[in-house]
Amino acid sequence: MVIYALGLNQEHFLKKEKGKQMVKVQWYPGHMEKAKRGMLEKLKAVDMIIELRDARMPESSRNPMLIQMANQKPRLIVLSKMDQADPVQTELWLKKLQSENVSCIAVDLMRDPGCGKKIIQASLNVMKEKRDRQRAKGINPRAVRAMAAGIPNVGKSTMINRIAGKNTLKAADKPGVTRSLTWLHADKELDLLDTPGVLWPKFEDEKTGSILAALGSINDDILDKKMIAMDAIHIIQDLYPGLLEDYYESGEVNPNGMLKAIAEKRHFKLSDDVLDTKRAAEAFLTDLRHGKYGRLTLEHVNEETSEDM
Ligand SMILES: Nc1nc2c(ncn2[C@@H]2O[C@H](COP(=O)(O)OP(=O)(O)OP(=O)(O)O)[C@@H](O)[C@H]2O)c(=O)[nH]1
Ligand SMILES: [Mg+2]
Repeated sequence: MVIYALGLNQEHFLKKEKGKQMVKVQWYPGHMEKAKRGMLEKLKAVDMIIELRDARMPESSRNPMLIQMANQKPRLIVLSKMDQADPVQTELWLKKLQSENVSCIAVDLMRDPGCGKKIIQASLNVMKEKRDRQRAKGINPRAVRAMAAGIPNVGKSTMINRIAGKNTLKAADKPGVTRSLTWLHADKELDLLDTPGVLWPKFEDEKTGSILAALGSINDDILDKKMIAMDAIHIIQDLYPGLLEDYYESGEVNPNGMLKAIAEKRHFKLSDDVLDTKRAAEAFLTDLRHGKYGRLTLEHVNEETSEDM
């Protein structure tokens, strides 16, 4: 079995099309490059960056290009979707980030009515010194201007809507929803710039691509869903041994065997004796993204993580 079968560490990868022709596909499309340029232009008008990451993948959802762009700007990391992540791991990730002097909080943007206030407070804390200096000079500080940035589908627009208390911005459960940069006076003390989700042109390792694809931050119309599912199964079997086996009442099997067990259990068949593992893969990914297997974090803190958080 190939580990990380998806193979997303190149600038593009080859996908077998229906006509058995191999075509090159990019996951860093032109609109992301355009968004990056737009974000660079707006940086001057921004006091701080609110970097959203997905609590289920705090490392893979870290965009190194964004960190480079933001350079010396004060930064708050918001781990979104904490309601879907392993709570033990979320605590460990927060501790790790805090130990590296990065301000960070974890939020449930869907069900926690207090999350907007929490984010406003954390943003004001990041800007506290500067605003205190202004006050000491007799200047009444204006609202903090923050850029909400991060990879696709991590909850940037949802977060701004929550803080503003109204659904002004379009948000949906697929990557690439936001296509333009939009300022919103979300709170009397916080102006927020919504930005399109951006990835970066080359992943350092294949696992990153697999995790991003599994949790829905790469447009998977262009990907092989069976490969994504097998990689995700492999990761879950490693981090949560027995979980999928118990769920599907299967014996110990490899990821391909697990897809067969899922197809068997759910009666997905192409004919009487041929299982539909493609449909099983699609169902598995939908379930994983909706938290059906419980609260899972696909990368654990004690794994190797990069120094530049
Ligand atoms: N369970 C859960 N779902 C969330 C949370 N935050 C956002 N979502 C969901 O995640 C999906 C993506 O949210 P968006 O706000 O569109 O994400 P985005 O980062 O703006 O995405 P792009 O504009 O595509 O880059 C939506 O279906 C949201 O309802 C959260 O904290 N918990
Ligand atoms: Mg958006």
